[in-house]
Amino acid sequence: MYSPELTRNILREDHVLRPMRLRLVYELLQAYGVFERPDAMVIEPRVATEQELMTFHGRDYIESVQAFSRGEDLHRQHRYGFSDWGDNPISEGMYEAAALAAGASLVAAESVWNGEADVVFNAGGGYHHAGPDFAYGFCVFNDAVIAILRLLALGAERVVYIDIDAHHGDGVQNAFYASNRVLTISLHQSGQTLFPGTGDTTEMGEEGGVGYAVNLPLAPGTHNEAYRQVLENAVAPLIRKFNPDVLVTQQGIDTHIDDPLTHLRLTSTGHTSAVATLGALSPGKWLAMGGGGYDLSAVARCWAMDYAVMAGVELPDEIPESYQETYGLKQLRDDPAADLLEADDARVWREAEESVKRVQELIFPIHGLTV
Ligand code: OKP
Ligand code: ZN
Repeated sequence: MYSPELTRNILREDHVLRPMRLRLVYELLQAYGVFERPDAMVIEPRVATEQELMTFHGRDYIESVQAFSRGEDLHRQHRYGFSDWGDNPISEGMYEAAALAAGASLVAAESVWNGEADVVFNAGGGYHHAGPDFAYGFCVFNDAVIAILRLLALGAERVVYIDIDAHHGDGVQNAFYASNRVLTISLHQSGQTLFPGTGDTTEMGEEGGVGYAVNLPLAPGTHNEAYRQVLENAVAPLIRKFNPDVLVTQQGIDTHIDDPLTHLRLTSTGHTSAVATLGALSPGKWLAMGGGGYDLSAVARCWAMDYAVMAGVELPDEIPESYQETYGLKQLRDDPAADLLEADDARVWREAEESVKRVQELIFPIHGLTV
């Protein structure tokens, strides 16, 4: 999914979440020539309608975001999670920009469901914290929830949502907490050490959805190898057993070692192999979304590599000259030496193994899985 419109700010222009990063990803892929392939296409997003936003959000919230977006009624902003000083500062045009991100995920979901594409990547989506009536954690409209609701409405019986952003995917988890049709899985830096504070292994769903919310909190410093083992030992068996009709991924790249907001230590190798592992579990319908990611070099390079994984192409490590000249990035992959940093941190292994063990004990039996 891409259009230059997607790079317009949702939040105030000085915000750390910079939609302009999407242009960096797009132009890097363009420089590599990937969109010229016969099996590739660039799909234009459209703005989600109020009706579509209302599948998850309240009318009053939507109308308030419209007003704030025009600079009106600002005295009411605090009750909806907006403020000048906090995580969600209003910007002019916020409504259209956020509704476009949601529309992009809707178009992506439709393209995947109707078989127009095996996989669609909306890097400008994955706003996993937004609630029905409030903005939260840089997120205004929860495009992930809205897209999953569309997939269900189109006939999907089972959807898996796997969130590898460094922050817990609370908004999506909560939306489907009582459902056994949407299996939500989140790997994240533990709530004891990072926003939003939730995502303990004991959060596992309610009512008919018990066992269909899965959380794998990780210690600060978590590196490629521990991350890989969590995916392999806890996530992959669950997805295989659940047998989803469609795979939905949130691929926040704030897990990267250079990210300024978090303390995980993945490199491009760790992130892309995680995405490859998930992609291998796709039933042939895969809706991929972006998410957090606050180091622009890591965002541009890792999401370009994610696209390459999805498209099944190999990109040479040397970044095309035109792009090097414009953006100063020379190599696609991180220096392999970075992969080894603090790879022996005992706490990292202890907490990763603990999360896996608890999911195997608490969740696996509900799905008839044994270790
Ligand atoms: C969004 B995403 C304390 C600071 C919290 C919010 C971080 C939102 C991350 N108020 N900052 O999941 O990358
Ligand atoms: Zn995040």
